[in-house]
Amino acid sequence: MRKMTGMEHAEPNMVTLAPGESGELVWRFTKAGTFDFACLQPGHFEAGMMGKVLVK
Ligand SMILES: [Cu+2]
Repeated sequence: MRKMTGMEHAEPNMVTLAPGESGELVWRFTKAGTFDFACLQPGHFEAGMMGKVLVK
């Protein structure tokens, strides 16, 4: 994704917001497991903007 610097992401599994803006994202999981998520803005992943979703 780093190759897409400056590109707006408009895919249904992600959302891009301006500072102060809010939005909603719905992820439907079909199996149990641990899934990673992260911010794709340049430098944000490296700064720790990531996490895990545990689905039981
Ligand atoms: Cu970010």
